[in-house]
Amino acid sequence: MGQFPLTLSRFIAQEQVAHPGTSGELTGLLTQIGLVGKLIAQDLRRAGLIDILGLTGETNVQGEAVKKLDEIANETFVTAFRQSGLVCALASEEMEKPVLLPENWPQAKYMLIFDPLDGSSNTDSNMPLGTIFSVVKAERNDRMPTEDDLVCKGTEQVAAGYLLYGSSTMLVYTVGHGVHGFTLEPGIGEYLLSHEQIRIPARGKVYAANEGNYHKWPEGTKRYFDYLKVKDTATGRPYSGRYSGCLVADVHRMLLGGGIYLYPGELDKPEGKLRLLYEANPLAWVVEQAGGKASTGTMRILDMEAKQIHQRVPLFIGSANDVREAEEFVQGRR
Ligand code: AFP
Repeated sequence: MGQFPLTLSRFIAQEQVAHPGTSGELTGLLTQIGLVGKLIAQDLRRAGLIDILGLTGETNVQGEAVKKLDEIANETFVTAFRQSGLVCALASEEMEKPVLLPENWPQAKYMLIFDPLDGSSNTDSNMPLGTIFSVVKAERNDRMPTEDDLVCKGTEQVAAGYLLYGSSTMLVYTVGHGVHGFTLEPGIGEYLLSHEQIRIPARGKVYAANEGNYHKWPEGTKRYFDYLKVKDTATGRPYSGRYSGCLVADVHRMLLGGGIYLYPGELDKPEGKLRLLYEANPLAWVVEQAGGKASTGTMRILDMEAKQIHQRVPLFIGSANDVREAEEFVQGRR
């Protein structure tokens, strides 16, 4: 037998020794996220058999039709974390207001912000899905956090990552010391280290975007897209287009192979579609920790001032050179 496999909990424990600032509470929290991921993955695997596909008939705070699986994934998170005693507040894409857990405070200092099921339009066609999470710390010791305390800048995150439900289930996270990926070994129900210290290539050959929106984009964004399709051997153009409709899956592809994912602002909707706190911020931190870049087109995502939980933001994320080039076009410097 080769090297003995390293489980998620063992790896986190080792990281804690290597970086003594990392708290034990955070270790428990990441392990619990892994458990929730297993429960969601199990539901997704059987989804076509147990009548949990399709819509609930409800509309969420974003005005989007809620899928049954969105609701199930959200409930799984809330139940698992309410009972865990590990966090004092939860906020998610599927809940207009955060769930505050005064019963867990002041022992639990952490707050969890998440998109329980990213790419949920993929559910009915057995395509990849994801979960995105961001962990922030309640700074005040003298009172229970409020909704406003959850609205933090990306630089304030203490842990972030995603679960990808694809041909295999993966958990990828950072606590600020690089990015590590674990693959769920279904036979033993454990996440095993499969991608240690992921580094994103400085330039890729792939772009991911919903090009159906091309005519809604500002001039600079359109010119960047046109540029990606022009042949040029030095920069490896034309790039290949790959878009799954699941941000996690598309960013994961970029993280491993390089390239750029874009959901730009539109002329009538300059704020774009994606959400800052539970989509852009966590993925931006992961990608930066792997050596990449994440931008609104005009500024670093992690420096964006957060004003509300469901705030939207344009997103250009991936290989550093690709994102830098996109910024030049968006800002009219090219
Ligand atoms: P949901 O999380 O609401 O399903 O949205 C998916 C998503 O935020 C992201 O995962 C996709 O990249 C993007 O939206 C797809 O949006 P379009 O359907 O407009 O391309």
